[in-house]
Amino acid sequence: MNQTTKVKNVLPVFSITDFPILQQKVYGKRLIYLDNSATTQKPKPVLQAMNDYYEKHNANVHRAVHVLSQRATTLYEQAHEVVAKFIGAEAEEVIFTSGTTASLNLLAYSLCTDLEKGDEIILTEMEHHSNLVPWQQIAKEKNLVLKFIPLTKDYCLDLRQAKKMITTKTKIVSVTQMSNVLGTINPVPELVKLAHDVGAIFVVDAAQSVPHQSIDVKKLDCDFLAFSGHKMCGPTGMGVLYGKKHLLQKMKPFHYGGGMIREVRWDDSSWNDLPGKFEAGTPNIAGAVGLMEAIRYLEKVGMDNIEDHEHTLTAYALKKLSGISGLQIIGPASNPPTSLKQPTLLRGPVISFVIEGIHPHDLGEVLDKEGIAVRGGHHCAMPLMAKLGIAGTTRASFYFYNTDDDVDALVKAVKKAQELFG
Ligand code: C6P
Repeated sequence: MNQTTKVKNVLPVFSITDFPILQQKVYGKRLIYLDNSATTQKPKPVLQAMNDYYEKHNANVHRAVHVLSQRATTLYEQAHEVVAKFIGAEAEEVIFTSGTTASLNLLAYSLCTDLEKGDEIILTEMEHHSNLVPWQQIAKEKNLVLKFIPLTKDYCLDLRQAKKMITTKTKIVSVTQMSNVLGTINPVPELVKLAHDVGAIFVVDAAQSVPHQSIDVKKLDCDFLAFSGHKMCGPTGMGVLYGKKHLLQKMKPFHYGGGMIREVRWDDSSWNDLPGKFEAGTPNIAGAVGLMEAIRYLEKVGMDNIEDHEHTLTAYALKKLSGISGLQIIGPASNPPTSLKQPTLLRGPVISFVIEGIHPHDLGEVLDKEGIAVRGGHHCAMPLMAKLGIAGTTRASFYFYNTDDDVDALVKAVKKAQELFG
């Protein structure tokens, strides 16, 4: 794969023409897509694989002996294996869901079944609503106590507080590995250790980390990990829940119906082996095929290349954006000069900022007219906004196909907006 366009800081191991959607102009300008935390664009091999699936192999899985069903089943099972290998898990530890949100809801309901009044669940102040509301609602129902690890003034987690908060009362700790607002990368291994030392379960919301860095669930030693296919070049409506086998085996199913049973009698039923036990109903087979192809694509580009490229790009963007007067970065302001693979890594390629006198929605509209797609608002993290005392931010979030030229265009457009509103 060769990148041919002459632009600055381009990852040389893929071709931008793999992404048809990025070839278009909007309002007569080159489309610059900087809303990758919301969803990423899809390369041709992913689109082709999903199309091929529907054109040549479409059938239901695990239900019939005809040739199409056999092919669909093989592809669906292969997808579990490819995902499992990508995160260092076993295929039966990989449950397909509709996304991170669905994975976290499954966990909140299944893990809290046996908890008792006063048991504690520890989250952080930087959680996305999807890793907050499910726990909050089950906590209300069962009289559990929710606590939030606070932020430091540098937008990192306060580990000293975390150490005090995680006690023998703690039953579950659930933390985002990378904030979708601040870009902060949290020290998951340290937090896992704190949780395990008191016998608590550790859940990782990896929606924003799996797309950008190599993840090995066995090395992290987390108990569960959730992510979404659409944030990593795959289709929407397709997500993953990883769980340690012995924990998944102990848990009750979340959804009941076809596909997840071993035997059904009038009065009771027994459950299928993993992962089928947690995959009731006809699954998103085309989605699984698309996610499998997305992972193959990312592996060709190379997760290490992606990390390195985004690390340099983020450092460049932070430097350029923080040079704009009246602009404040909401998140760690710099990246350490080390590689993202070093334990000192602080942040990923998500940059939120506020500008004196310009509402994020107004700025978003001006940037849109310049062909630049960003997100403005609370980013599904209202409690974090309340904590920071702001209504929202403008957020530029990058992926491996972004370049320094995209950053330059963003900076130029922000300055133009300041002139307009100034
Ligand atoms: N954040 C964003 O623009 P779903 O929607 O289920 O694929 O992912 C939910 C989710 C969970 N955790 C984190 C840290 C996330 O960032 C997201 C999705 C998008 O920031 C859409 S709100």
